[in-house]
This record gives sequence, C-alpha cells and structure tokens, in this order.
Amino acid sequence: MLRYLTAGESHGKALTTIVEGLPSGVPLTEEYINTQLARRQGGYGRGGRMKIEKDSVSITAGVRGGLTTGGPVSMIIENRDWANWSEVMSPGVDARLDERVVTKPRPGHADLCGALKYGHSDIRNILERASARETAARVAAGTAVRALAEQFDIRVFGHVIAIGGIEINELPGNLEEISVRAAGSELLCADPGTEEKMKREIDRCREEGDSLGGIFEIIVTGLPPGLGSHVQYDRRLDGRLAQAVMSIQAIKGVEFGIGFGAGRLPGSQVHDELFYSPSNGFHRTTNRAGGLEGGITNGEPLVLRAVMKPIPTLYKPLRSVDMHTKEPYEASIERSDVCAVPAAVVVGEAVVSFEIARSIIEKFGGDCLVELKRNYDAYVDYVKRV
Ligand code: EPS
Repeated sequence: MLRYLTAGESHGKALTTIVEGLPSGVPLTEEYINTQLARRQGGYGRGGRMKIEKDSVSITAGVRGGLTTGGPVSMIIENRDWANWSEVMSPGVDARLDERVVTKPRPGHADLCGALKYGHSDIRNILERASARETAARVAAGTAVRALAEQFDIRVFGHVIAIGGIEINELPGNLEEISVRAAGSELLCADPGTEEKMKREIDRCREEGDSLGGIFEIIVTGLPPGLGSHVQYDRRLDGRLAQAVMSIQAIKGVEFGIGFGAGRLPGSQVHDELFYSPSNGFHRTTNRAGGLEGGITNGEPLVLRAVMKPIPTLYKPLRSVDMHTKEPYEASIERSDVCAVPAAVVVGEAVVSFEIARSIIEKFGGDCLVELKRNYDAYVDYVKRV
C-alpha cells in the first residue's frame, strides 16, 4: 500500500516526508521534484516569507542512480527561515520559550481549538504545524508518485477558476489548451482577460489588509476505467480524493464534475449517456460525472473542483480574545500571504497524483515498474477487447 507522512514546523529546521510503497524502477530525481516545489512557491499574492525560502529537496533514501529502489523514499526540505528562529524553535531544553509567544488566536485558524486540545498555553505550538508551510512536503511526496503516474501517460494539472468574486469567463474546450494557458499564467488562470482582473483584486485586498480565497480545478487525463471500487466506503476513489483535497489547509469544499449543480437539475440532465463504437469502445459524449461513477474511474477525464477560504492571517483586525487575559483584542499585524490559491493548485495536483498512483498500485500490484506495467497493459488490452 502506498502511503506517506510529513513532519515539520513552519519555522523549524526542515520539513520531512517519507513515501512508502513506490515500486522499484521509477525514474525520480531531485530536479524533477524541485520544479513542482518552485511552482508551489510562485503565484501572484504571496507574502514576504516566499522571498526568504527557495525550496529544494534532498532525497535521503529510496532512490539510487535516478531510480527508486522499492525502499521508503525519504525527502527533506530545509527551511531557510530557521536561521531566524533557531533559538525560539530549538528542540533542546535551551529553547527560548519565553520569546515570540502567541496568546492571541486568529479567527478561522487552528490556533484556539488546537491550543485547547493539546493543552498549550503558547499558540505557537499549534500554528507552527497547522501552517501551510507543510504543503511543501506534500508536494514533494505527491511529485515522487506523480513520476509513477507519468509512466502510464496519466497527466495531472490544475488551474484557477475564481479569486474572490472574480471568476473566469470562458475556458478553451480542449483540455491540453487549458493546461498550456494555465502554465503560462502567474495565477495559473487559463483566461488571460480575467487574470488581470484577479491581480487587481489581489492588489486591492493587499492595500486593505485583507485576504482572498478562490476556486480551482484539477484535471487528470489518461486514466483507465476501473481505478477505485464501489465495494467498500474507503475504497471509493471519489471519497479518497475528496479527503485528500479537503485535508489541504484552508480548503472548505470539493466537488466532482458538475458537483453541487447536480442537485439543481433533473436526472435526465445530469447523467452521461453511454455509447459504443469499435474505434472508441464504450464512451460518453458528456462528462458531468467528472470521470467517476460508483467511486470508480470511468475512462473519462477526472475533473475535481475545490474551494479555498481566504487565509485567516489578516492585517485588517478581526475581533478575538486573548487566551491568557481573556480580554478582547483586535488581531495584531502579522506577515501573511494575501492569496495562496495558485499555490493550493500545485498542492492539489500533488495530493490528487498521490491518490491516483495509490489506486494504480492497488489495482495492478507489482513490486517493480516492469511488473506493474505488464499487469496494466494486460488489463488495458482486455478492456479494449470487451
Ligand atoms: C503561513 C504563514 C506564512 C506563509 C506560510 C503559511 O508564513 P510566515 O508565518 O513565515 O510568514 O508564508 O506559507 C509558507 C511558508 C509556505 O511555504 O507556503 C500560515 O500561517 O499558514
């Protein structure tokens, strides 16, 4: 079973991740992962921290000569900001625990509930781990397995649909064109006219000390029918994907295909009709389901949307209560991103890649890539001949 864990605090020494269950023989390099780490750091609307960090992964186990060995792949991303925090964040008994203490919980953040749950009087012990800095490690893990998905010509890409109230007007009908246009945009937005409006909205919010969320879409092409399963709740691929994406910091909702829109339409306008032709096999001419039926891929592109709330660290004060004094206060000024939706797209691509790779390994088995490919090819051949 493919699995991963991350560890690390936002201003700690480093982020660590271990991916276990990757077959042997998958091409994987630090450069390949660094490309995705750099994409995650970009995007119009990031704050001062991204000027400090230049994320770069060090693979410390599980890869030899550019190929996975089958052993756990461990990866480390150092935090450059650690140099400014080593005394406060030190794991040693000499840590300066009396400095940079946080007692004022930010509304919308894990600050208060986390501190209550873990019995901390210094909220820093919560915010350091709740921080979206952790998503750098998730991108490393997701990219390591994306390398496997690419071996099967599976492509995962995302793009921004909305920032605040500004939504794209039109999208190219061709998925490849969406991918190309998003790749050339600072906001990963495939509609250039709208991108400019989104940037102006981010500028406006920055000036007002506010933050902005948005909606993004992740698309996966090249999937065979039959990944995931209807037989048990925790094997349904839509459920797993939703959990993976919902677990990204600040994500508040996930939908597939026409998603929530399906609740406003009759069944005749929701379900994708089935056709068969000798050249195309079984297929649909619409994809309102978003590529999944019964928790199983149906061979159409997977289309998933997620909504990200505005980041809760605001320059504009929101009312809250000091944990120690119980006195009301208005949140103090903190460094923050104004908008991190483009970064969330890259994280979304990573966690979706992970679930897709996991479902491939589950269905096709194999401890080395050659074995996995053999099983995959035999299945794809069978599907064609049905
Ligand atoms: C974050 C706060 C900011 C962001 C950070 C997430 O960091 P800092 O408190 O150091 O200014 O920049 O995001 C990252 C560091 C990152 O790599 O994405 C938060 O509170 O969640």
